[in-house]
Amino acid sequence: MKAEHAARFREIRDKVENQQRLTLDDGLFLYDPEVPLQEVGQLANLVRERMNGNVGYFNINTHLNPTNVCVYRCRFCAFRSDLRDPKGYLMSDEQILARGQEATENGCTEMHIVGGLHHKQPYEWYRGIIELLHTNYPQIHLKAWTAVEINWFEFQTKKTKQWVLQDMQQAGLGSMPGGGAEIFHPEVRDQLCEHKADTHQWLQIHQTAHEVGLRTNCTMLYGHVEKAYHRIDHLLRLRDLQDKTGGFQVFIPLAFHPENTKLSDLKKPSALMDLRTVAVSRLMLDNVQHIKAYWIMLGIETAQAALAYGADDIDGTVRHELIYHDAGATTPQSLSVDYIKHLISEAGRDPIERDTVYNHVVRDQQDFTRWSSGEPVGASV
Ligand code: V47
Repeated sequence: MKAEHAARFREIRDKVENQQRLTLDDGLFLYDPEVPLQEVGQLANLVRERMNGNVGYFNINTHLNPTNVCVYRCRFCAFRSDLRDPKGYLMSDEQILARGQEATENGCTEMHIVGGLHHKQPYEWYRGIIELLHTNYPQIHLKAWTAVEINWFEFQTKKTKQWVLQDMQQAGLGSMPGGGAEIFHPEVRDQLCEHKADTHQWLQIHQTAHEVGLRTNCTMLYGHVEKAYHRIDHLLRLRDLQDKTGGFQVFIPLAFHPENTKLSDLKKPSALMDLRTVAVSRLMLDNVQHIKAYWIMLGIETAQAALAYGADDIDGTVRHELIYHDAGATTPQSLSVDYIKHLISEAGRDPIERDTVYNHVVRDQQDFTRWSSGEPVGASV
């Protein structure tokens, strides 16, 4: 490292060691390619260890995307379909119930449900999916609908965010995933998805969700047209809301996959960029307990390495993932529990199965598919 960089890095190291908050300029410096990734990673690893100990979390989960038909045309999305495109699909109640049955038989604790905003399906159809699954499979936690979908439901019902969220809670919604955040800064957001819920709406919906007692996740889609400034700005907006509500449980940096999208001329971010983004996120988001290295999107090798760059969670065994696989992800559709545990152990962490809201999962010794939620996992924020 050049002498002036080394001095500046020492300042940041001192701040991190003394648990002081990093600034926008600190974040920009950490993204400077002249600052060695290993140094940034080591610092993030220190914070990970302080916040989460020597643990790597995972869960047993499945995805459900009830339709890919969507009124929006986000430029980064390979999953969506037009209404009349042969690629378009809409799942029936029978198909949805079959997914609940399959999830139960495989010991899944969580179903991650998101999809397109179908031109013709009313709010009641979306609500009905939650009710149907919750009534028939009450033990499965339903982590469903991004803020973009909640915003669409507001538009459909002409009701408030609070009403929609509470109505979904009554139907069986357990928490919300972090999708739809993309990049908050309007210089970028307007290029990617100018029509869908804007930054203000996204943040307001998560704030309201926290106020009605729902835990939520948060994400950032990086590696397309944005610059380091936009990424740090995004992290700071999340950090500000977290200061107010404390309702975010995990941050998931999402690497852009260009295949089959309107941005297919771009290259996907390198593993080095992925690791740096995990590390910088861990350092900037000092008030979010967990950082997830989503193996589906990072690839198994990078996700495993990310456990030494600030991440403490690797997501789940996963089934039926479409959003990344439609965009060219070459990762498998699913990992076995034994393999996920092996990946975490090999990275030097103790594998711990968690539920969606970060309680320990206690499995029946005789029948793996039977389980209950135990104590919250260790917390120090
Ligand atoms: O909002 C869409 C992103 C998100 C592409 O909360 C793409 O636990 C890369 O939010 N290349 C959906 N990214 C996925 C998501 C998520 C995933 C795993 C766990 C959780 C959680 C949330 O995926 C979208 C968008 O930001 N996305 N298309 C693409 N071509």
